[in-house]
Amino acid sequence: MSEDIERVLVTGGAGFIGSHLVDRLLASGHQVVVLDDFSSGKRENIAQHTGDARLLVIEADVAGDLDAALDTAHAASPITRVAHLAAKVSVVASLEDPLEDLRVNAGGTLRVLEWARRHAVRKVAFASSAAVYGDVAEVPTPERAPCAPISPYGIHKRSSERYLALYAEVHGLPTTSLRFLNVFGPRQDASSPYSGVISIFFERARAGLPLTVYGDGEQTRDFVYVADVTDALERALFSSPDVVGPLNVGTGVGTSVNQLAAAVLEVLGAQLEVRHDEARGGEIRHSCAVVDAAAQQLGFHAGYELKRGLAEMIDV
Ligand code: UD2
Repeated sequence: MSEDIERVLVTGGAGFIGSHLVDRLLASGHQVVVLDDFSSGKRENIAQHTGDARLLVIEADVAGDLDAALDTAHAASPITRVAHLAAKVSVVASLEDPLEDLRVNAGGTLRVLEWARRHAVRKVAFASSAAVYGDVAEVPTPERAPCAPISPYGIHKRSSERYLALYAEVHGLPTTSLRFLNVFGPRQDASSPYSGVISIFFERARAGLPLTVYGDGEQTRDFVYVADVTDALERALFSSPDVVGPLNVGTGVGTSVNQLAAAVLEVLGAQLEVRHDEARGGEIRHSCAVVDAAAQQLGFHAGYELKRGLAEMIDV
């Protein structure tokens, strides 16, 4: 990609996806400002860049008072683009504490947009989620499908998308929302029962433990590798102002949890039991994206099919 060297703010830059984006932007030659409160982000995710003068790390809550720290950074060298990834990432936590999800996920987005508007940022790219769709009838799902989120998390991702569109329309601030499907890759947290299924399967298989499939395992997901997601984010950051989205970021391929379990064992060369447990309540049966819009508007195509992504995870 040919793009000028710029200074990019990555909120949530120490998180799973954010830290991969930081790697990518630095590799492309850009300067990067990470804003992270390290509540779920980890210092070790960006420790490989310690000593790189092109990286500035600001420890702050995205829903707190950002202005002073960002203004100082901006005065030293202008921040021209923003990838807004900082968020509470748990759907389950959002059901338990919807006000906190509102504060961080909707409130944080608004604070970032306000700052970006005042500083004439050239593009804000936002990490939304397929959670905005809820239980849709149409699978694979195009962006024009009705949004009926079934969690506060999904509601606040949806309202954030609307705020981005509003700021583009009313304030002329260029924005792009991306709707991520099920993202997987190195650095994904495997520590909670609600962590991404691939991170859990990987950790268990590596420890020689049986895999647990919830329900009949015929539920499907669109698993997209984190390197593809950061590719889409970089394209969105440098896309033209008329690319507002929301745009699905997935592979367009549905994989069942049974197929996934077999693929993880095959890639790791492990022979372990696959157990079935009770199905999770309130779960979507099938999830898969129509990916044509991101292809047309960003030139984005997921390059990693599932087993290639899994194979890359082994070396990390
Ligand atoms: C994803 C997102 C979530 C939200 C939601 C919206 C992730 C990690 N989560 O939840 O944030 O956006 O989509 O719809 O991307 N499973 C097993 N065994 C396990 C763990 C999971 O069988 O040990 C199953 C689980 O029941 C589900 C599938 O694997 O059918 C995927 O689970 P997940 O938690 O990775 O992601 P999902 O789609 O429920």
